Amino acid sequence: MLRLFETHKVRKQQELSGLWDFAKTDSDEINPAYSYQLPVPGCWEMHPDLLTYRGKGQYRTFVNIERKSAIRLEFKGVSHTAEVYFKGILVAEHYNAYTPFSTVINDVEPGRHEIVVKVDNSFSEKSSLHIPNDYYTYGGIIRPISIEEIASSYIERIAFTPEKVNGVWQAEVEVITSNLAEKDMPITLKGLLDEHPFDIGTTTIPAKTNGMSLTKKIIFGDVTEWSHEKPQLYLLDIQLFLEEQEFPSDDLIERVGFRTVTTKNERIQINDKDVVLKGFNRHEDHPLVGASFPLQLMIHDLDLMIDMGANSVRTSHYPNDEIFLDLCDERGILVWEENHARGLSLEQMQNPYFAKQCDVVNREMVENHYNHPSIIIWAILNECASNTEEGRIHYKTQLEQIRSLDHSRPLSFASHHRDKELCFDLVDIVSLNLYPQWYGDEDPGDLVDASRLWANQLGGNGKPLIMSEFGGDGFYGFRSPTKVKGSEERQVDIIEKNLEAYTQRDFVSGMYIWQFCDCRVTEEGSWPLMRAQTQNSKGIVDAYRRPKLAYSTVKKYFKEATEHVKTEPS
Ligand code: ADA
Repeated sequence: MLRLFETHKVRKQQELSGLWDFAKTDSDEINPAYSYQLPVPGCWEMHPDLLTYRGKGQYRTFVNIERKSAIRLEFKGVSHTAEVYFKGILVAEHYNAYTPFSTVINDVEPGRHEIVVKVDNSFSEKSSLHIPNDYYTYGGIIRPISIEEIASSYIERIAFTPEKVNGVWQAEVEVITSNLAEKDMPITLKGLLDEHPFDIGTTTIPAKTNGMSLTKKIIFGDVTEWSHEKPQLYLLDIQLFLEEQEFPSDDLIERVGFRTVTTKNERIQINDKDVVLKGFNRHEDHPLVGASFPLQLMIHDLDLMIDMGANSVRTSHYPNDEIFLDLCDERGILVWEENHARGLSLEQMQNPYFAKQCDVVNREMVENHYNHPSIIIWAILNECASNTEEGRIHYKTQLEQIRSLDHSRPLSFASHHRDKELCFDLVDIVSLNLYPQWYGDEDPGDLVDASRLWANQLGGNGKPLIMSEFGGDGFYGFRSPTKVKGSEERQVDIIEKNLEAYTQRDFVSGMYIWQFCDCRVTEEGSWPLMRAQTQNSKGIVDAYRRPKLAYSTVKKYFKEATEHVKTEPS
C-alpha cells in the first residue's frame, strides 16, 4: 500500500511490493548470485541470517512494460543509501532512509525489464546523519516502491496552502509540472476538490523542462475546516490536459485539509484556537518489522496513543512513513515532523557531507509532506551544536531553507543546552529536552520555570514553549519495592512528576514524553554500554507494545488533567 487513498486515476501506477531477489554482497558488480528472497518493503534484519548485518546488499525484481512510454520509479524509503539500476544502467542515487526519491526513465520499450537496487546501511564518513546512535539504522528497502507510466508532460507535485481571509477559506494551489518532450508543450490544469471543479490555468512548459510551477489562489468558501477535534479531509484532484484535448493525459490526487497554524502570546493556535500538544516521541521501530511498518502496526500505535489521550506525536528523529502521516491526517493527530539528525556534536556537523545531506532531507521532507494538514511544526537537528557560533550558522541556513519552502508552518528544534542556547531567536517555538528526575534530580516544576526564563532571555520571548523530551527507563516487568531506577514504579514517578508540573502551567504549550515505545539502539559506538539490552527502554509501552505501569499514569494526565488549560480562544 502506497497511501491511504488513490493518488492517480489517469496515470497508470503499480506498487512493486512482494518478494525480491536479494544478495548480501559488497561487490560493485551488478547481479551477484542471489541467495535470498526478501520482502519489499522490509528490513533485512528480520531474516535469521542477517539479524545484525551492516553492509551492502542488492535487491532485484522484474517489471513488465506494456507499451513504449516514460516511466517514473518512486522509492518511499531505502535505508540508508541506494543506487538504482534499470536494465543495468544507473538511474538514481540517494542517501537517507527516511525521505522519498524518484527517477524518470524516458522511452522505455515494451517488455520485461530488470530493476536492481544496491543498498548500503554501513557507517562511514560519507554518512553524516546515519551514525551509531540511540536508535537503529536498519538495512533494506524499508518503504514501498511504485512504478508509473507517465505522459511526456506530467504533474510532479502539488502544494496546497490554505488560508482564512475575512472568515472565508481560500487556498493557494501550486502545481509543479515537467515536460520530457523535445518541443514546448501548451497545457491546461484543472482541479476538483472532492466533486467541485475549478480552473488553475494554461501555460506552456518549455521543451525538456522540469520544475515548472503554476499557482492560483482559489476561494473555496463553503468547506469544513480540518482540526484535531474534527479532521475533515478533501481529495484534491489536479488534471493536466494537453493542448486542445478533451481528456486529461495526467493527474495527481492529494488529500488536504483547511486549517491554519499560528503562534502568538506564548501559545500555538490551530484555526486561531489555542492548543496544548500532548503526546509522544516515537521511533518507527518494532522487533518484528524493524523500521518497515505495515498499516496494522501503525494503526495499533496510534490507537494506543489516542487511548492514552494524546493529541500529538513527534516523529523523532526523522521524517515518517507517509501512510502514518495519512493516518494522523485522518485521526486528527497533530504532528511535529523533523529532519533526520540526533545528537550531532559540532565535530560531527563539520563532516563535509553534513550540510548537503541535510539540505536534501529538508527539501524532500517539506516537498513530499507539504499537504498533510496534521503536520503543524517543522523541526530540525535534535540536540545538535546549537550552543556554538558555528552550529548556529547551520541552524540558520536550514531554518531559512525550510521557511523558503513553506511559510505556513511554525519552526522549532529540540535543544538540551539550557541557558547556553544560541538559536532560540531563529524559531517560532522554543523546545527543550530536559530529563528532570532521570539524568538529574531537579524538580520538573523548577526546571520548566527556569526554561521559560531561559527562553525569555535568549531570544524566545513571547514564543510558545514545548517540553519536547522527558522520561526515564522502565524495564518491562521489572518491579521493585524500592523503586530503583529502571523499575516500572520509578518510571511512573518520573512521568507523574513531569506531567504534573507541565499540565499545571499555562505557559507550557506542549509536552512530548520520551518515548512511546522501547526501541533498538546500535551496537556500534558506546550505546550498548549505556543502554541495557541494547535498547532505549524509556517507552511507555515496550518494544512489542505491551503497556508498562506508566501507561495509566499518562492516561490520567493526558485524558483528564490538561482539559482545564487553554480551551479559550486567545
Ligand atoms: C535525548 C535524545 C533522544 C534519546 C534520549 C535519551 O535527549 O534526543 O534521542 O537519546 O535523550 O533516552 O536519553
